[in-house]
Amino acid sequence: MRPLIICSTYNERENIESLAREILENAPEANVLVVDDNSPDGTGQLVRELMKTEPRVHLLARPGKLGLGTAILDGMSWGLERGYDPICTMDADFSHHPRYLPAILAGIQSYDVMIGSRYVPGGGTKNWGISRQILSRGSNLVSKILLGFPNKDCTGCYRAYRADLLKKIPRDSIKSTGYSFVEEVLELCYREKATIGETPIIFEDRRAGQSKISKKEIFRAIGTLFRLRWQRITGGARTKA
Ligand SMILES: Nc1nc2c(ncn2[C@@H]2O[C@H](COP(=O)(O)OP(=O)(O)OP(=O)(O)O)[C@@H](O)[C@H]2O)c(=O)[nH]1
Ligand SMILES: [Mg+2]
Repeated sequence: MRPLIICSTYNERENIESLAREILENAPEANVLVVDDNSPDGTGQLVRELMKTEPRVHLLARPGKLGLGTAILDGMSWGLERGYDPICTMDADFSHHPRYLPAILAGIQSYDVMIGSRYVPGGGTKNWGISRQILSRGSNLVSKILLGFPNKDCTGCYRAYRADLLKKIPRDSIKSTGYSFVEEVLELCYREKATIGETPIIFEDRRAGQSKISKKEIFRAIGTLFRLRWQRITGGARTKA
């Protein structure tokens, strides 16, 4: 195994250094790729400093805020070109704690996709208000009804993917640039008949900094689910029009 852990960042200066260190403590065999969108708070510069003393940390610097989905896609291509396997993704705000990486990396030996899951026994969320719980459970339910995914957590980004699966799926057909990328990539894996495993995580509120998710993104994500369902029915749109 030569795991790559992709952390997409936009203004995560307060989190990124301690996060990278904790990732490497929990998964010493891994490398970390930070995909930063020219964060105004200097996240990228801080990563450059860290790289001087930690060769397992890398930076993919993009010119501006281009969205979480395209950040992950660019990170995946970066990792595949360099022979990393598996490719993992996680948020860079400690909502996805590195303590779960050993279980995720162990699981990917048996599955094509391994998900850090809030909705299997032992998993959960901490300090979430009722509206956030309803929103998250609701979008998972809609994913299940429309797309029939076999796993319980379809909307979280804490995942590992086998490199050969990522090479096989048509990543350039993905239209979501933002958060709904998470469901769209899962749909491509599902269509490829990938096996999907889950291991419990407790999702905690971000440790520092501000959320970047907007209401628009949430509605866009629900729209994406309907688009994917439509593509299933019509059997099409595997490649960009
Ligand atoms: N490179 C890049 N990263 C992004 C972008 N938008 C969000 N991110 C990162 O994606 C991860 C998830 O974003 P968050 O703002 O934490 O969204 P969230 O987890 O749904 O919301 P909170 O629970 O409030 O934190 C974080 O590590 C962000 O820094 C983007 O446009 N580009
Ligand atoms: Mg977050």
